[in-house]
Amino acid sequence: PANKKLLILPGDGIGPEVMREVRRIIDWMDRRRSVTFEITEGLVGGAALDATGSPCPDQTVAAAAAADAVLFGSVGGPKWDKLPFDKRPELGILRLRKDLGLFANLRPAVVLDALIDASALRPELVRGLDIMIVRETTGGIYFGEPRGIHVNEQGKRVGIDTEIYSEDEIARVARVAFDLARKRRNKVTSVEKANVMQSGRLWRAVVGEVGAAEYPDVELEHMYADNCAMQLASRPKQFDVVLGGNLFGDVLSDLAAALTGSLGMLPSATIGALQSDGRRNALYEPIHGSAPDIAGKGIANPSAQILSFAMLLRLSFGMDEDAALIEQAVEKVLGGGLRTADIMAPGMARVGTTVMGEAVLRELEKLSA
Ligand code: NAD
Ligand code: IPM
Ligand code: K
Ligand code: MN
Repeated sequence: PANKKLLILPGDGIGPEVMREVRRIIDWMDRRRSVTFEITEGLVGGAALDATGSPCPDQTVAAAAAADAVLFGSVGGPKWDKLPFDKRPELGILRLRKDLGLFANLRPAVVLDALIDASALRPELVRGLDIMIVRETTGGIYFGEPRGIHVNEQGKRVGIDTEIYSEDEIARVARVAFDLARKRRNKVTSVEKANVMQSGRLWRAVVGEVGAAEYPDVELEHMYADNCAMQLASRPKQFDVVLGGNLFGDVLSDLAAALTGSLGMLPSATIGALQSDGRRNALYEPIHGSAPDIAGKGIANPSAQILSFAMLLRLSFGMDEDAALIEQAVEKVLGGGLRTADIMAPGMARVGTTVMGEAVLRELEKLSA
């Protein structure tokens, strides 16, 4: 089979630490399989800024566009926090989303039985929880103009961001959510604040129109984003697919992550439109950031990065079986009692990033023996 072109962008903080554990898995797959990966590693975030002066060099964007899939780590950190806006490491991920047209961010929040005690909620509220958050990622208040900090007539500083959504932007991400719902439990909860925001009013209207015209078989519910936060924290199992704009989707997915036990467990995929040649730009990354508070200590949980790779294999390379094996291996390790600090529980064995990664690889070897 043809080589799969994979661009790896480890980024900053714990990014390179957890990415190392994925490389271990890739090397093993390379050794034992006919499929080989053609891997390029690139610079993004603070690492790119230090090396090239830009948090997202043109070369990285070009390599991402040329790749079949991008595996992204995390960007940012205190070292770069004081820099002006256009130099911030976070621009690395924002520009990749924008330039590659990655408008739909898929963030599953799944509670594994082995981790039920790591959840912030009582076991009966989260057992079996399986939510998919679909977050719009190339529009909304993250990119709307005007934006900036200005000085007004009274000489006072004014910070401005603008929430803008066009109906086409809303409709295309809504279709991603409806399509996913059809393969799951057939329900979409669309969130906005249509009670106070014009963009929210349009969001509600367009999602309703797309649903009625193209997905009459899928149950559609509209919910204010603040209420959704409350409902997620108290009765999360009512949700199947949750659809939201860039900012609400960001906040609600971190909340959903807390229900599953740790940010360190959750992968994501960010996808673009299906192109005429059947290809689709896609980037996979853990939903967590560079975790400066634990970076360099060797204690980060590599699971989210490893599971992001599994998602990549399934969605971009059609390697469902390999993806499932990796997911099973992670579950086995957790079931066997190994825990990184973020998901530690009484009676379990506390391990670091490397031991966790090696254990996943050993399970993988056993499962595929
Ligand atoms: P964060 O996700 O980096 O960390 C939040 C908390 O979760 C921290 O206590 C951290 O130690 C913990 N945590 C996160 N991942 C973990 C893992 N794999 N294992 C164990 N614990 C883990 O969020 P933050 O602290 O708000 O942001 C830190 C930096 O990361 C900022 O510069 C932010 O802009 C950036 N960030 C980047 C991305 C991205 O690259 N897509 C996402 C979120 C935040
Ligand atoms: C995420 C992060 C990013 C976002 C930042 C780092 C730009 O929080 O991927 O969730 O807000 O989208
Ligand atoms: K990340
Ligand atoms: Mn976020």
